Order: sequence, then C-alpha cells, then structure tokens
Amino acid sequence: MAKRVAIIGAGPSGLAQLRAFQSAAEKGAEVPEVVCFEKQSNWGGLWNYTWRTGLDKYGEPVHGSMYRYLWSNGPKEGLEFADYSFEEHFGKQIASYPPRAVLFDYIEGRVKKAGVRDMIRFETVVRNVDFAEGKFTVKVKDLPNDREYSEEFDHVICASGHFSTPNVPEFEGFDTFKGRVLHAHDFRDALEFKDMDLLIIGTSYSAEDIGSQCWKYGAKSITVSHRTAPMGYKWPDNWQEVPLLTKVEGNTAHFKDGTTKDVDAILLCTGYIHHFPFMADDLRLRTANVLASDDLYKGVAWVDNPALFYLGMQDQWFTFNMFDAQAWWVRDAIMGRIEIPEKADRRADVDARKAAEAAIPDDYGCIWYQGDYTKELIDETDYPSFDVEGACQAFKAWKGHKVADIMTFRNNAYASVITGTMAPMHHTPWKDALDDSMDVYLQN
Ligand code: FAD
Ligand code: NA7
Repeated sequence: MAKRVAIIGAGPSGLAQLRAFQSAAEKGAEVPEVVCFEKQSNWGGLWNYTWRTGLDKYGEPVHGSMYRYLWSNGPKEGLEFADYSFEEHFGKQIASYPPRAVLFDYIEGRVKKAGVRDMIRFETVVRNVDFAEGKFTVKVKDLPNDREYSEEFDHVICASGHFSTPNVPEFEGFDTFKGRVLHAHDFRDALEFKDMDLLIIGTSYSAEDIGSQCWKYGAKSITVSHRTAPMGYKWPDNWQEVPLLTKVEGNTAHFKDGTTKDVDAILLCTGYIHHFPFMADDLRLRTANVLASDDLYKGVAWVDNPALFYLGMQDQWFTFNMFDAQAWWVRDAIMGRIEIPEKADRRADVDARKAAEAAIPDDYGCIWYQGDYTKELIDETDYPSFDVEGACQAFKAWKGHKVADIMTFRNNAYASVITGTMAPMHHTPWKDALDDSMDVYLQN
C-alpha cells in the first residue's frame, strides 16, 4: 500500500509541498497518497485576504493577519519561484513590490497549473494529531457538515503558519483607555485611523508597515514605542520614536523617559506566537521566531520523530523559495531519496544551526544565513537551482533603499534571479498609489 501523507494548511508552504509531490509524479515517480487539510474555504494562507477578525463563521480563530493596501514588504525578486517565474505568470515582467492581490494571483497561478486543488479538503480544520505504533492519527472537523472524523497517516507535514496567533502584552491603563486598542492581527484598514494620533508598540515589520500605511492614508501622527531599540529610519515630520510605554491614563500615554503623548488609538505590533493546539504534547513545536528553529533537523524534520515535519517555521527573510526548498527536501525524505540520520546527529544538526545563528553579527548576516540554508536544501533535491546569491543581493539593496528613504523604498526595481530580466519602475510612487488593485498595479 502507498504511504499516506497529511499536510496541514494550504498556504504558500503547504502549496509548495503539494507542488513538490506533483512535480515528482509528473516526472514519472510513484508518489504517496497526499491529503491536505485547510480550514479556510480557499488556498493562499495569509495571502487569502479576509475582512473577518476574531472568530470565523464556524467559531474558529480567524487565520488572516493581512490587511487592505498591503504591498510586499521586500522585493519580489527575493521570493520568486524557481519553477514558475513572474514573467511566466503575468506574461511580462512586473514592478518589484506587488500588492497582496497580485502576489495571491501569482501563488495561485502555479498551483492551478499543477492541478493540485483536488488534493485539498477545504473548510476542514485539524483538531488533533497523535502518534502510536508507527502511525499518526489525524482528527479533523469537516466544518460545513459539523462532523469530526479521524484518518491514519505515515507522515504529517505541519504547514499551518506562525503569524496568526497574536502575542498580546498588557500595559497599565488599557482597561480604561478611551480609544481602540488592537493587535496587528486584527488591523484591516488604515482609513479607520485617518486624522488620528496613533500609538504603535513594537519595531519590526508590522510596526513599520502598518505605521507607514496609516501615515499614507492620512493619520494625524504616528508615535512608535520600542522595548529594545528604535527603528531609526528617517521618518516623516509627524512621526516620532519613543521608549517603551509604561502606562496609559485616560488618553495620555506615558513613556519610560517620562515623556507623554495624547493618542486616539493603540496598535500592538508585538508579533506572534508559534501555536499548534492540535499537536500532541510530544509532537508540538515550541520555538521563538528565529532562523534556527528548535527541534527541527535541517529546519524541517522533528528531531524526536522524523516522520513528522514542519514547514516555514523560521523567522522569514526568504519566504516562497525557502518554503519550496523545504518542501522538495521533505518530499525526498519521505520518498526515501534522502536519508535522515540517527537522533544524536539530528540533535547535533539543530545545535550547530543554533550556534551559527547566535554568531550572526547583523541583519545582513541573517540574510546570507537564510540564503545559505535555502541553497543547502536545494542542492540535495531536484528543485531548479537559482542564483540565491543574487536574491541575497536584492535583499541587501532593499535594506539600503529603506535606510535612504523609508517612504520611497518601494519605488525601486531589481533584476529577476530566475529570468534575468529587470523589473520596470512602478508607474506611481508608493505613497501616491492609493488604489492597490491588481488591474491598476499591472498597468506598466
Ligand atoms: P500561512 O500563510 O499562515 O498559511 C497557513 C495555512 O494553514 C492557512 O491557510 C491556515 O488557514 C491553515 N491552517 C492553520 N491551522 C490549521 C488547522 N488547524 N487545520 C487546517 N488548516 C490550518 N512574506 C513575504 O514574502 N512578503 C511579504 O510582504 C509578507 N508580508 C506579510 C505580512 C503580514 C501581515 C504577515 C503576517 C506575514 C507576511 N509575510 C510576508 C510572511 C508570510 O508568513 C509568508 O509569506 C507566508 O504566508 C507563510 O506561508 P505558510 O504557508 O507557512 O503560512
Ligand atoms: P516580529 O518581527 O516578531 O516583531 C515583534 C515586535 O514586537 C518586536 O519589535 C518586539 O520588540 C516587539 N515586542 C514583543 N513583545 C513586546 C512587549 N511585551 N513589549 C514591547 N514590545 C514587544 O513581529 P511582526 O508582527 O512585526 O512581524 C511578523 C511578520 O509579519 C514578519 O515576518 C513580516 O513578514 C510580517 P523587541 O525588538 O523584541 O524588543
């Protein structure tokens, strides 16, 4: 009997896994039976936009953390699929920082072409995974039919993402604050904060991007409060960076340096937690948002039981192409093309990766670390090799453009590392491009 493989989630990582198996089958290999469980009604993961926040219509936590007007936060040249270029999908080269809808279309294009949709059971949430006597039992709920059932699998690949369960600290006075307090996970539309004085806590991607959007769509002022260090970009005049919030009294926010600011709304851009409530205790990944995840051999195979895999659990400089590298590697491990070593060696691999991450001096080091990791996996499979160094260079240029001017970095263009073609300059500077529909974006 063919092996059975369960994939949890049909976001970019889960879809990469489906494409990896389909590509082996296309080349004539005998592949396992693959079933992908996806709790939403469509694929694309975070890129599948939802207006909903809180709970969905079945009472399940809403997965979506993306918002309207979101444009890629890094150049698309850093994430292009090596087996499906932007030019193949759009029939032409497009500008370098596509809005969400454009990237969703691109992600979808590859898997439509591969014809893998019927391997996905939509609106089916994984409730429980455990392992006994060489088999995983996966218990799921068919949401529309309100029915639970279990099936057995030889392998489980968890690709459920890790930017959907918010990390929500509390600060004194939140309970009596007169405006709205929300986490980035629940942010949807910058226009809600037009003409407001906005306080943002956190200094990473969400803080930078949600703040920039609110600025673009007319917030009166942006104040960003940091725990460790300010972001340090050259911000517009109505933008300031302050130390950590200590308390809120009425509408007045107090900061560690004794300064205050009256604000209308507070946005917690304080990151996310890795959360796998459906995994049995001994199978559940516990890790911070880092480059070298805990307990994953080669960043994917569960050290204690390498029949279980996790995809995309790292902090992400590289995304779609790294998920592909992982998915091809996991496929080959499952199909016996790659040998997984004994436990002591698996543990040593994790320890070595963690030590190497600890020695990285700066963000540039992080980019190359993850580029090297991606390349390491690609070199062990038949995933089309591509110019990973070129992608690292695109990220380096991107960081330089952000330092030069944080409100114009998205106006730059880079060369594809897959086709070599230079992207066109976008027709409208990012700050003036208020309509982010796909039709308008593609009018180059
Ligand atoms: P996800 O996209 O999170 O997909 C996971 C899937 O698993 C979802 O479809 C979910 O419904 C499903 N699922 C979860 N639990 C269950 C369950 N129990 N049962 C069944 N299904 C389940 N990356 C970039 O490259 N560029 C960007 O500009 C960018 N911007 C981002 C902006 C925001 C606000 C966030 C939060 C992330 C951003 N990312 C960006 C990073 C993002 O993590 C990746 O692009 C990508 O979406 C990760 O893919 P994934 O498949 O690993 O996870
Ligand atoms: P990140 O990148 O995990 O960053 C979280 C930020 O929140 C970071 O600046 C943290 O500060 C800050 N943080 C976390 N807890 C606290 C508390 N308790 N108080 C103050 N500040 C805190 O999450 P993002 O949402 O920005 O990005 C996640 C993904 O979404 C990313 O990959 C993008 O692609 C989009 P620290 O520096 O640790 O002091």
